[in-house]
Amino acid sequence: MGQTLEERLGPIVERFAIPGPLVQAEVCKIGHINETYWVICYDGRGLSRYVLQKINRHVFQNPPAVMDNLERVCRHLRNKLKQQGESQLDRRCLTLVPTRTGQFYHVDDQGEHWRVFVGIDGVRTYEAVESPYHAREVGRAFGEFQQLLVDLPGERLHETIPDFHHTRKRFEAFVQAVEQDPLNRARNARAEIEFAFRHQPITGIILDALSRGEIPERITHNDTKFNNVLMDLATDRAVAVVDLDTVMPGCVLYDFGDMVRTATSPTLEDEQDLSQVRMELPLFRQLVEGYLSAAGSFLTSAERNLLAFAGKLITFETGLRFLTDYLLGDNYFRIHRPRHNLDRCRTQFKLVESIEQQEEVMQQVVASWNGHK
Ligand code: GN1
Ligand code: MG
Repeated sequence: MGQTLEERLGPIVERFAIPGPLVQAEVCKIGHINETYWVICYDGRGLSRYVLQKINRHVFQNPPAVMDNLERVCRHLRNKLKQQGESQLDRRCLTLVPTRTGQFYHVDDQGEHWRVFVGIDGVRTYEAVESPYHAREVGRAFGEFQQLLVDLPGERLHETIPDFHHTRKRFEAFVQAVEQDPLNRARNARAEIEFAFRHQPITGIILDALSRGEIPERITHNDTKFNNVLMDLATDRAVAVVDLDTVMPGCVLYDFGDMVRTATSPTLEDEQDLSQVRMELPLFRQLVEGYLSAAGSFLTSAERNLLAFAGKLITFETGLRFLTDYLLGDNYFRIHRPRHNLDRCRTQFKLVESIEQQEEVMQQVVASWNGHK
């Protein structure tokens, strides 16, 4: 009873190869899935910062597979950056701290999987973009990330969450949730449910192009929210990409789509004043510029043609996932207030509408990118 956070986390941190004890711990509230803590340890000479995480077992059913991918991806990124002459390697990619027995995760007596990363100094994250420059940096960061992983050696990565962006299956899950309506919540979400049904036709477009072989499978991040980019405190440049649990075989369009979702409206994901939520073209232009400056070298024309559409699709898919979770009782995304997932859904659907109104000009922006800027 009455255990402090430090007392609770200390024995876990001790399992990792950190020379000294945990001194201070703080809950990190960013992210809807894993439990994350910022911890400060005495490392024998001074204080060092680390990030301690407990993997959400309900969401990631095979944590060792997640860790296997993570370790391979981090090692490859580090090697590539080193080859490119990067001087600040420890800032540009995540570094896992091994346990005292040489593994990259620790399983506690409850069967929970824990891992520790070295803290990266002088960075911060944002929950919403504050300038076109931010949008450009998000695009560049994830474009470079994809580009660095193009030649990851070895076997195909594990699918840590199968069918993660299978929008058709996401839609089926939504329909089931509406039919079951276990908590009688559908009546609070009539307009959103109707909006979702009206958009069913878009759910298969990328899936069909993938299955016809028109779009290649690549290694992708799959969770390219702006808040998954660490930004330099001094220069505001993107430093590193985090949240690598869903890095797996996928489609670059989904990555770009989630960047459109999180970096082209200057609002929070759960903004309740919907009049503020809109896709802003200057942000989109910069996002495209940043992304294609890195990914333009390897994307096929079929992929490019669907970039603008992907923004609509992934914003819709994410709204649909929030709505499904709301209907089923908020078991997946962590919520901080009642109806939080419904609010999040409304914000996404408002953004979908705004994208729809500007889809043609977005398409032109992508088509006119010439790589000379
Ligand atoms: C989750 O873990 P976090 O909060 O960065 C989710 C993403 C959603 C996002 C919506 C594994 O990301 O797919 O797009 O919330 N991650 C998982 O904010 O489901
Ligand atoms: Mg995250």
